[in-house]
Amino acid sequence: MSIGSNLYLLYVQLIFILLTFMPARLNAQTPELRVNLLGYPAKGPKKALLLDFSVIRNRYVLESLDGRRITLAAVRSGLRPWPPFQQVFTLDFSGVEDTGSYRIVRHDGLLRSNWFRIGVQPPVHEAVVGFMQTQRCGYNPFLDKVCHPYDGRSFYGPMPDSSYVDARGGWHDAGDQLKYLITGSNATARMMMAWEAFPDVFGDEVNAWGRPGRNGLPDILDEARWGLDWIHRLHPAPDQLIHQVADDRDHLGFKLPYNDSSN
Ligand SMILES: [Ca+2]
Repeated sequence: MSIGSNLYLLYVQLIFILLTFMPARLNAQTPELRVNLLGYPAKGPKKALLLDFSVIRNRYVLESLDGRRITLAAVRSGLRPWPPFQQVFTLDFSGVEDTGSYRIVRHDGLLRSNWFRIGVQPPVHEAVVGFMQTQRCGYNPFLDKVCHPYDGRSFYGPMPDSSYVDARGGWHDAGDQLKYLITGSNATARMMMAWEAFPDVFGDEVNAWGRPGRNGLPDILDEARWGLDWIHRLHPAPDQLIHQVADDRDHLGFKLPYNDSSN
């Protein structure tokens, strides 16, 4: 597998994150055209999604910046409905390999996708590493703040409930601020594997704390080590393995990590 196609998988993962947390537009009768805003590799598969409310009655074209137009077929995707949309179609333009800027347009011109590029992709693998930095718990380099310094107290373990264990560090799982050993381990492993596969593409712009300043280590390994150190803390003895830090009380509304009132 080439460097380009593997980096493309990183792009796809980022897009999945973006789409997962992107709320559907509340205007319930407007179809949506969704494309990969990070672009498509020239030789790779290229699909857009059309989210609609009924059977297709319109034609769609792929329009280049210099005015070329290619008619696209909207095909039922087989994907389950994505409320409020009842129908999901795919528009495949994998055969288009000319580098350039494009968008998808409904024939009446009233529905258009964002412009996107084919054959040109930004180095977003660094952005993925940067996202992990923003999720750091303990010392957060993005906010330059310390959060959750008292993690944590144990339950259901070999020691008495409410015993102190050092579970500082790791990453907040998502919009909430729980921390999970399984997802944290998965993220750590993926970063190590990404570096192992492509040791030359990752930069060194931050130190071990994730703050500006080179430390001679690729930033993706700084981030992987942040995860490894936390994983070791969660396995303090042969008969102790902590798999989750925090619980549903962490869903106490929206707040920055250092303002978290759950204990
Ligand atoms: Ca570094």
